[in-house]
Amino acid sequence: MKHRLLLSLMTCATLVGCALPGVGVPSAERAGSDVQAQQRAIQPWKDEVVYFAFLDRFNNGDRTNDFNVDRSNPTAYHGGDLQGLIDKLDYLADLGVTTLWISPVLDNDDDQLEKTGLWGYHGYWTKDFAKIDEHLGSLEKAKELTTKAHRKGMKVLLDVVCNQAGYAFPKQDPAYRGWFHAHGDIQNWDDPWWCENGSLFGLPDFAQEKPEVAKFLIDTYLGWAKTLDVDGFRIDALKHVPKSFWKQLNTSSHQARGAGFMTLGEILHGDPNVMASYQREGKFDSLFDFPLYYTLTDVFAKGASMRRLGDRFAQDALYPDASMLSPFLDNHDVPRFLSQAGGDVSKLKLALACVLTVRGMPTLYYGTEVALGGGAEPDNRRDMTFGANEAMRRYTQQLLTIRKGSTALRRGRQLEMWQDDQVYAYLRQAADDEAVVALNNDSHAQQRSIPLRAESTLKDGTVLVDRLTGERVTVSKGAIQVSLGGKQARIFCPEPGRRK
Ligand SMILES: [Ca+2]
Ligand SMILES: [Ca+2]
Ligand SMILES: [Ca+2]
Repeated sequence: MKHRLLLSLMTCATLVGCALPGVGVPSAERAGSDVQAQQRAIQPWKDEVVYFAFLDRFNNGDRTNDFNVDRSNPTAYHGGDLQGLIDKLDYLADLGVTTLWISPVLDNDDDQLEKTGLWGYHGYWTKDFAKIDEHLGSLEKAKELTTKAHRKGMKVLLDVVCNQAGYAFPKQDPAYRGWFHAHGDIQNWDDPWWCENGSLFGLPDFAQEKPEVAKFLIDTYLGWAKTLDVDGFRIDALKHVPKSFWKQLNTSSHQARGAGFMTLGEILHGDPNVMASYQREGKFDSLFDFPLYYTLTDVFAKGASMRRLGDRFAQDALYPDASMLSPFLDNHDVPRFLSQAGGDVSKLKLALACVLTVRGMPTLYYGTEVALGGGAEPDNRRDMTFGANEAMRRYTQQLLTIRKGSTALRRGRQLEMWQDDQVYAYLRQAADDEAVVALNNDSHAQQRSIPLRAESTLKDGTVLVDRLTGERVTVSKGAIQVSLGGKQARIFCPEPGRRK
């Protein structure tokens, strides 16, 4: 109870300093129009496909910064760097991804932790918020990355870590007196107060309720956004920081960098109600779709009923805007999908077809395109192996090409067409374009007669082409006859010029 009161006082105190434009307009009306304007401004992000390049593990482009490197140790630095990513921009553009999320680039702890033997290779233990980490490269190299990515038409998201500093941060310095919570490690992970005010594994936990701390964090990252000219933030560890701070950060980001600047938050939570509260109150443009992630794993990796997909998408109405979520199959905090699927690439291919055709702005984890495996951390952060699976890379590229060529798949609303235990199908419908996706999660072939939605404008006689195989079906009596091989996806788009 004491904790709850304290938290609400903190929230009020933090909001006082958060000035909003539009003085003289009734506040509820102003807030509503602000939200709508913001939602309009970020719509183009639905065209993006995010690729998470985990810098230390992606590509080593500069051997001169390889200190403390031990590639045989999965928790040590492996030597990947900004130059390595720059060297692979053509590879990524050719693959078809459009936005890079780069793991944190600020100066991290250099030494091995005595207690655990772990290293700060991942970038989430910031030692100096004013410097680029010397393992990754220089300030000039970081600027070069965004400049060259932009030249290739790609956007860049900076990974923003506001919950904690690194173990080596000089927190004893009198300049930082009172900047960190002093409650020790999180005692109860089910208690929001503890999640926000306790430390993560002994890491110094910023007290964002102090205005000077909030100002430092916001000024720091807005400064980097300007210096590096990034297009948005990927924001770490939402549930460990009060929503009032996130609202400040996100509002300030849009004011400083424009309404089209993306704020994509990570809250590792399976409940859409909790997710929605962060999107709504924390003012995030987008969130990684963790609830859908759990469903995709259960259904495609572990063989649960496809009806679970229907149940999950039925919860979309809980969000302020589910179409701005970022669906994904895995990331650096969870086991890789392929490992969850027992190494079965046909399951990965089906799941990938789903994640790249459902609503939202999808995120791919590096290595998915070459069927990289890996269990729980740190095994899920293996070194990238370019060329390891050319068939998988071509398939990924094909899916991304199909997505790029279809307004419906990128921006259309999603309407369920069919669900049973084996097969799930949906319509993606934009103002002037439609696509039909059908997925068979069974290992045996399936046939279904799938009625079109009443909302569909596809008339009898319209020829639809499965963009994965080139096979055609014709709409007849308001339905399509769909044959699906085991673990097969079909992505039907109207044949150009043949639409009735
Ligand atoms: Ca290196
Ligand atoms: Ca360092
Ligand atoms: Ca915290």
